[in-house]
Amino acid sequence: MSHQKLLLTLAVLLMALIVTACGPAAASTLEAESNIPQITVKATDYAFEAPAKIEAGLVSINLVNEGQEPHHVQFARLNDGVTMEQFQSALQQSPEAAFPLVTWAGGVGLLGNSASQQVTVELTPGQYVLLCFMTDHEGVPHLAKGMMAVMEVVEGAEQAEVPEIKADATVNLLDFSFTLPAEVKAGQQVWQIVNKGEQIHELALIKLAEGKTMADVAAFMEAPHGAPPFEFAGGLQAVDPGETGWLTLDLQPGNYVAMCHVPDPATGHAHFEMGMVMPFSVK
Ligand SMILES: [Cu+2]
Repeated sequence: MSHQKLLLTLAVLLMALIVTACGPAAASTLEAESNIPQITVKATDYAFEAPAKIEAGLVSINLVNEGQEPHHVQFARLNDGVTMEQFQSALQQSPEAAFPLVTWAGGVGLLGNSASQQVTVELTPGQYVLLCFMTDHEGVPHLAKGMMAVMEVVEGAEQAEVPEIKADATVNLLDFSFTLPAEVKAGQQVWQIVNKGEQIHELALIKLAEGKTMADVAAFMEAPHGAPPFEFAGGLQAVDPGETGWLTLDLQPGNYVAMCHVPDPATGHAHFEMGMVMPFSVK
């Protein structure tokens, strides 16, 4: 085979690989089945890059973490009449102080460096704030370091028909527990997540490192040092009672834990301390 012919063959092979990797098989179930608009939110240390204006309705949010630190993106809609200044000054007191000022509209849970994940939610028109509540090693929330962006959601053209989302499993968020599928198989899947509680809840996922247990996670959260005994696996950020979000997952076999970090307004205790922590395995 001539040198040129070899190069050509290699190029064709490479193209075939790229097409396979990016083809319909790799597309999310949601993308393949419907025409839901997609947006990308890029997280870096410590900023968000996101569209300034989008149309209301169902939207698939892709979070891409290009930072070194773990990040999430929480969408919060300012309640009518609430200004950004009022929200920011309430946040400076505590996240709980800001609760009554906004509607929690979901988002993509914590992801490690270079990871990405998709969540689909329905956004109503209004002013939204994108936030990262993750703290740095000194306990400073990323939102105080610049991870706060604004997005305007405007009335869109009337949708001919609301796209129907086919979910592989339903997960309920309750006060204070989860219902998870009895069996979770590895691979690409969509979870429909419904907040059936009376409080705000999230579904945060972590994947335990080989040989690590919940006790290791608890010990690490109590006094973090060394390499974490888990990796962040995303999830659905906080949603208001009655709200639904769809999470597109590509799960690897292993042991996972579902958690909710939202604080109880009355006590300040995180929901995971009140029962919202549930291990499950992926086969
Ligand atoms: Cu909760």
